[in-house]
Amino acid sequence: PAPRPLTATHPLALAPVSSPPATVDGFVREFLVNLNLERGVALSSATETDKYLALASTVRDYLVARWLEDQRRQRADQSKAVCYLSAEYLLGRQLDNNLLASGLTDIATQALAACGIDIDSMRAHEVEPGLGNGGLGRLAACFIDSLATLSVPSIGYGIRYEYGIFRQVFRDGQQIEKPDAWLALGSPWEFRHPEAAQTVSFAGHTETYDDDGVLRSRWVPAWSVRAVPYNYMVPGYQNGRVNTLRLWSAEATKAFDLRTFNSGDYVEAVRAQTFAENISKVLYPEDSTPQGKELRLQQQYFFVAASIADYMSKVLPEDFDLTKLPDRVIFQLNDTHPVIAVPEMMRVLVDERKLDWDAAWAITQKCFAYTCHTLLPEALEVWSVDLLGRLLPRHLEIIYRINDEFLLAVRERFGDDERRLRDMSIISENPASVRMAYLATVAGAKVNGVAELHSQLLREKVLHDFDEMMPEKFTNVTNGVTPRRFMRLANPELSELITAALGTGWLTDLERLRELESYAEDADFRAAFAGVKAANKRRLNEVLLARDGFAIADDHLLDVMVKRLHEYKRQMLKVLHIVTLYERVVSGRVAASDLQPRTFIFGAKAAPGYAMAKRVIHLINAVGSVVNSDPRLEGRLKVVFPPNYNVTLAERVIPAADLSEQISLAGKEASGTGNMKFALNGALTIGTDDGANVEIRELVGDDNFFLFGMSEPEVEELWARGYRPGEFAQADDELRRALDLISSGVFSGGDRSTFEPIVSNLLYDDRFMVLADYTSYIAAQERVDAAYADRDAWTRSAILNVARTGFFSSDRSIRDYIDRIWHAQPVR
Ligand code: GL2
Repeated sequence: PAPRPLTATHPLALAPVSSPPATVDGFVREFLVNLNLERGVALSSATETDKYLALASTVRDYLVARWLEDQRRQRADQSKAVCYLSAEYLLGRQLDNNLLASGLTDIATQALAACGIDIDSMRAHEVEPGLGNGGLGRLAACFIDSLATLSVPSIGYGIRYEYGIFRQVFRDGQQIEKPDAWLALGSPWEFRHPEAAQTVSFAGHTETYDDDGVLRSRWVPAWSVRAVPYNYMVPGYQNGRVNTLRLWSAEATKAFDLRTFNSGDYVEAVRAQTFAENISKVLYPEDSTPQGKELRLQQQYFFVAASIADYMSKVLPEDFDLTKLPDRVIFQLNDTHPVIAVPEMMRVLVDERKLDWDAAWAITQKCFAYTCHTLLPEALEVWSVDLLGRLLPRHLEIIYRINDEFLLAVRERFGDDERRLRDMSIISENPASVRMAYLATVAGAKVNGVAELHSQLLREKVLHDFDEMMPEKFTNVTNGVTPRRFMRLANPELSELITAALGTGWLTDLERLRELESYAEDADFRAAFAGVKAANKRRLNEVLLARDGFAIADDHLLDVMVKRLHEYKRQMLKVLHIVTLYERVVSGRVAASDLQPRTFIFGAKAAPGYAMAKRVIHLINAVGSVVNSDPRLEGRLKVVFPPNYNVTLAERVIPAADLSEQISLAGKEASGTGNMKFALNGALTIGTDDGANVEIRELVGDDNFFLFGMSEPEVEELWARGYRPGEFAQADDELRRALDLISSGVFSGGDRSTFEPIVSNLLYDDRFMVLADYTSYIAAQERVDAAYADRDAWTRSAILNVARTGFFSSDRSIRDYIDRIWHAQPVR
């Protein structure tokens, strides 16, 4: 018979192909088909890369039918969607997560074994996409996992950086940055869609014109690039939902000038292409402090303009009544990086869709919400009016008008209070610049901080005037982490132990961990829990041996500080503790045999331009090499600093840790999320009353948390009194000895100048009050040693940490966003 023409009503066009059979045989077949058809190789000649890529394609094949169904449903559905706008997504490896989400782990393991392949070697083969700097980017990744798991209609939008966060190597103990070529082997999890590209324009000028008797403005840009979307599947945890993460890549509108090429000028012929591609070339390796780089503003505008255009033209139905937009979508601004979306939305509504200004502003104000992730004043992003006006002239006009109207409202409310008007203006003077956090606060329906203390300080300090004027805008959503990746995948043995005790279901209802409280009193359970910790230390050793050639002793207390290197996080306090222990022994005041054996693990990248942070990295390595090789310590202290800390390493380090170091100066760490991951994996925290530590301590109880240091009000009070760090060094003999030892050159081959800048910075400046908290920190560490001496009691505390921190699931964070900010509904 003649073939039936494939029309839009053909069954295959309406409903996508069904998934391959979820059996071992089905998986084997699909895997071999992919190996043959996609890689063009037979199993017998396939390389590890071939096998990994075919495996990834196979997992994709199982997810894709549901994904297409979800996309269709989201288009047809009237319910409100969340568009999460984030310049960073620190995803971590995908294979294991996607196997878990689709419930295929066992089938895939057996299927690969049947093909003679160890699935662990496939896991190890994946290069993680490091498209984020630290906590903020990892939070975005946890949130899209929870959005999918909770069946919330949503799209994540971001940038597909060709190079993610740099790869860190150490040379002579110093950080060297290498490019992160994560795409080198291809990226099997993405779908490129050139046909869905958007054009994003820059620069040029604005003009007014007569539009049928109405005077309108328009933007005449000077140049444009193509934004090409790459779609990633974001599967919910075993719920049949698959959301989308859409990352934009920049390409030239005209890639190649043949005439120039033929004339022999090969560089010039591809100049436009190079220029355009630079926009999504590399992630800025800054954490917390913005870098005033033109390229960074280009990146920000590039991805939000493409995302808004995509949403308005591809997701929204064609004839949609725009006044209803706030019922359909909320754009969540992950920090200030995407805030240029606000004037972009106004431009689209006013210039392109021809709404009048007031109507457009009413819509915009309901369609955006802003999350602030910092308290450091220097981290609040500003753009010079000069740069913004050159790159985005129409947007600057729009920002000026938003500001004018806002300041009128301030005047109406508070009168001619010049101080207030100056301090609240979106535009600051000298040099004239745009305060992006203020723009977001004025435009957003809601503004949230990321932990209770942070939200409170935002209202009292950073955005105080705004809080006085519009208190109803402010709210808190304490951060969370996904238990799928950071418990189930990272700590399979603990997960099994919990499941054996509580049954299934806790992974999507993490408050159920509370039921473990009674098990803390059960000696058998404690023994099993301690066994899991020991096994996790061995698992960590496997990785450390393979990647760095060293291992840790399993009878040591494992004391871990992993996070970006930043002065406010105070890695120096940790260094001073180690140097103090060392000094006690080498000076003969303490016998090595009296030390609690400890291994200190550091993991930290420093921003490449942050000289002090890099010096601290150098010092940690230097202290490590002296301490580790000094026979007088009898092997009781070890300092290890595996380079290139990333999500993959975090997944091994965190489950093995006994002690979690969360020691920032109170009032500086907005939340922290590592702190939550450690507690959920049964590490005890030594920490200040900062960020989410406050909530962790409230939940786990003072007996199961080592609190030290000044509180935020005490920090303020000391500043007000006048902080002189030298006085603290004078007052504490051991602190002085530790500083002297660093100054003496013992850690720098006798060269006294190497670490002198660190010591003098502490003695004469010490912005983050390391010296002021030293004495209290050392005392808290002594409480740690005493507590660890009673191993069974320690394990009991560790179990209580797990039992009481279910609150920190990112599922709970997402529910809070839904209730307090988005008012979107899960669609099941
Ligand atoms: C951060 C904060 O410093 C950190 O405390 C917080 O947990 C995360 C997520 O909210 O956001 N802000 C920031 O710029 N980075 C962070 O990690 N990079």
